[in-house]
Amino acid sequence: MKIYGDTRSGNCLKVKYVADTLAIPYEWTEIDVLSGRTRSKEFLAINPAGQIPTVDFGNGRILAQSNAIMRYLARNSALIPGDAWLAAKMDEWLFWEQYSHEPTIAVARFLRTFKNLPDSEISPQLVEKGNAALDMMEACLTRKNWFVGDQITLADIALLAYTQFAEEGGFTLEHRPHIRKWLALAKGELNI
Ligand SMILES: N[C@@H](CCC(=O)N[C@@H](CS)C(=O)NCC(=O)O)C(=O)O
Repeated sequence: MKIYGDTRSGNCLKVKYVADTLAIPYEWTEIDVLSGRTRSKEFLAINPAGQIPTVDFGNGRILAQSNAIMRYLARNSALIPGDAWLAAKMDEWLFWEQYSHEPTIAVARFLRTFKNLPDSEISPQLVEKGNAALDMMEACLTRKNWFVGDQITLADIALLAYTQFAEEGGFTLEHRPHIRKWLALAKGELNI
C-alpha cells in the first residue's frame, strides 16, 4: 500500500503508527502540506478532497480520513476492542477527536508553528476550546490508564497524534500530569 502523508502532520502520523505497530508494509510518499501539492490536479485525481493522509491500496482502492484508515488497517487486531460496546466507546473518542480536539489543538499548532502567527493573532475561542478538550482528557485519565478498556486502542493513537504537539500550539501540559503519564505510556507501547 502507498501512503501519501506529511510526517509533521498528526493525522498522517496516526496511519504510520498503526501500520508500523501492526507491521503492515507500506511505501511512504512525503507530501509537504504547505506546498499546495494536495490541491494539484494530479493529487485531486487521487483524492478529490485534496487532503492527506490518503492511502492507495491498489486496484483503484483509495481511502482518506485518518480515523477511517486506522480503523481499516487495524481491523481484526487488538487495537480495536473485540467487545462491541468497547468498540463503540472507542469510536466515540474517534469522532470527538475529529470534532473537538483536532480542529482546536492541531489548528492552533498549524497557525503558530507552520504559519508563524504570533499568539495575539490566535483566536481566544480556539485556545479556550483546545484547553477544554485537554481538560476533558485529563479528567478521563485520572480514572484510568487508557481511554477505552485496559489496553491501548485506536482512541489513544488518535488522541496522541496531536496531543504530543499541544505545546507547539501554545497549550501547556504542565498542570495535566495524567496526560503526560499517558503520553509516555502510549509512546512506549508504540515504540515512538
Ligand atoms: N479529517 C481529515 C483531515 C485531513 C487534513 O486536514 N489534512 C491536512 C493535513 S493534516 C491537509 O491535507 N491539508 C492540506 C490541504 O487541505 O490542502 C483526516 O482526519 O484525515
